[in-house]
Amino acid sequence: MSQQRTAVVTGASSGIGEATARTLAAEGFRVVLAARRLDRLERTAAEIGGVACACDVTDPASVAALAEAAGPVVHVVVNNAGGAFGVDPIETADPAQWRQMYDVNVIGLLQVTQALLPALRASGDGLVVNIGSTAGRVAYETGGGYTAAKHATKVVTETMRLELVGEPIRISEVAPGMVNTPEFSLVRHGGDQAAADAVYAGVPDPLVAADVADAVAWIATRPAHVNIDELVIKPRAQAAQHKVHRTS
Ligand code: 8X3
Repeated sequence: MSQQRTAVVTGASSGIGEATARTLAAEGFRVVLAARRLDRLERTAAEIGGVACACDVTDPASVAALAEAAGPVVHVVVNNAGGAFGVDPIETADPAQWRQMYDVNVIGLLQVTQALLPALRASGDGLVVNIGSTAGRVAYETGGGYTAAKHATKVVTETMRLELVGEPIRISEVAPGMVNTPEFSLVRHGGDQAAADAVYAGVPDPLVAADVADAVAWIATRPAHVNIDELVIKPRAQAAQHKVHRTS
């Protein structure tokens, strides 16, 4: 029997990360779930037979501990930890929130990838999937800090692919549009539930976390010579960032 493949998923305590951990486990991976909230990770890990690892991707020591927990051979790394903080226009945006967004969406991805590259190489068939966003494709009002960070995610993904060509490591980006997860919009709006809910109001069937997880799992189950560079995924009701069908 061939050896079980290992996948590391960051931001796995909820939303797209948790769904991805579940889907990859269902595909037969040994999944290492990383996030700051260990209690939530442990619950999911117990359900899917995975490993929970408390990890703040912005903290190098914490990322080193994740690499240790993952072990010497890792086949898939899903850099999902990220988020949007604040909805202020450029004129009044808080630089601290912009730094926080760059830190988690870009530096975190860098540090996790750096720490796990030796193990990805050792697998002989490694894959990095960076979770970007349609916010990494266009600009929109009051999203400047987040769109800047997600454009960076896209470009860093492309740079990784250039620098690692010739190695047994594939590099992909999955860029979702509207995904209705319990936390993303709420965090972005500073805990204002009404404002968070308004984003999806009247939109028939926004994506759910499992839809994105499905895309990641599809990429992770292609043959080793097939690199899916990028996959943009939106609900049918979203033709473009600003063109969203609403029934009310
Ligand atoms: C989230 C998608 O539309 O809020 O990454 O920018 S959007």
